[in-house]
Amino acid sequence: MEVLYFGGSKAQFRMMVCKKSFFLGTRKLSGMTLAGRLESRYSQTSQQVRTAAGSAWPGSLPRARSGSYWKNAFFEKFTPPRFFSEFNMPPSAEFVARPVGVCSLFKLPIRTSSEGLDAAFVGVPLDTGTSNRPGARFGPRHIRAESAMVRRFNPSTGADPYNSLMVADIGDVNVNLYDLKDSCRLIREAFRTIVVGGCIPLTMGGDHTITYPILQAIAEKHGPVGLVHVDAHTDTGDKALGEKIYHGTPFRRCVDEGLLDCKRVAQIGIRGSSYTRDPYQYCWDQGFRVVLAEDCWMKSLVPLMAEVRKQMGDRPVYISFDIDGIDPAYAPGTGTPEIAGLTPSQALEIIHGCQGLNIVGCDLVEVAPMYDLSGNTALLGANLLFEMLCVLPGVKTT
Ligand SMILES: [Mn+2]
Repeated sequence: MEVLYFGGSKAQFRMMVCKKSFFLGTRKLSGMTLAGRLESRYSQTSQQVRTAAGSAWPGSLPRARSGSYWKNAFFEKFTPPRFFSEFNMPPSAEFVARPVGVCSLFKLPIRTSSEGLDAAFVGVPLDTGTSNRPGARFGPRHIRAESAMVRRFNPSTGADPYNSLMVADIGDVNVNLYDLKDSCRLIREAFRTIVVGGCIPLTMGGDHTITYPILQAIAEKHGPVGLVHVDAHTDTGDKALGEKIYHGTPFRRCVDEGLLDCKRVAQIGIRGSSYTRDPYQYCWDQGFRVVLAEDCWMKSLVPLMAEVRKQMGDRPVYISFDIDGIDPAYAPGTGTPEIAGLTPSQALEIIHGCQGLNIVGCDLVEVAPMYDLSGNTALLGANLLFEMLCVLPGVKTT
């Protein structure tokens, strides 16, 4: 500073004095630093503000923005405290450019554990259980990238998730790409840790194999759960190529281990060719409700969901959403597509219809981004995860 003071021009000196009084003035005004005031205004931690800005705060931000900081500080001073939140709040694109920041789901802060969280987004980048096209290991990354378009509030349902729950992206479960059974162990152990303290996991797959070890962990805590399962396939096969674990068998394995409350299972969007005349017999025998896609065509699913809510009652429910439940015209980025599926608006009706249920976990699986260069499948997946967040217990609606 002294070097600049003596060696610099008068203009530089004036600038330094100005800068100093700028910061001193801010402190005097509020008793907090400028960054502190902004954190409060947008309910972000200082780390989050820096992450969101992608750089040190505030020196590297464009000068033109500094006026709006003062404006924000002014508005904050005269804004009633009820507008502030103590929760994690994704930054608004009004203030932080969408492509800025380390990529996380919905631009939420990234945490290394679920401690202190009501709900956590977690990725499971596994696709070694796929039977056809691989690629779902890249699902979490692409869903995160496309999720930058998803905002904070749900005007359709009135849900205000980030002012209701403490939410973060807790990264990915490490998987063993060379050993599917070991991956299942790693997933089970990771989800035990997530659910033990009461945090609700919202999982980005990964192929549908992952739901089996997730439900092992969930059922350890909650007992057998109800299941709202959206999929083109029932995923209740017994074996393929002699193997009992792959993405066609997770719900058979869950039944084997008593993880499901079978009278409270609804499978929606089921369709496609089969190897037998009665491909759904196993599901019916267990007491599952199987809703074929053709029974959903050209219909609102609001009445169906009223029945599903009745079926689920008030005991714990898990939502497992395979993106291939949606028609491949909307979601081509998946490994085992089937024609004539559900529409995105029907998907919204299904998830909205889960509001009020005792949801203890959700997943969105089978996004394989490389089969959809538009990114729309991942974008749809991101939006469906937001909708699931919006129906979790404790989310306020206005
Ligand atoms: Mn599936």
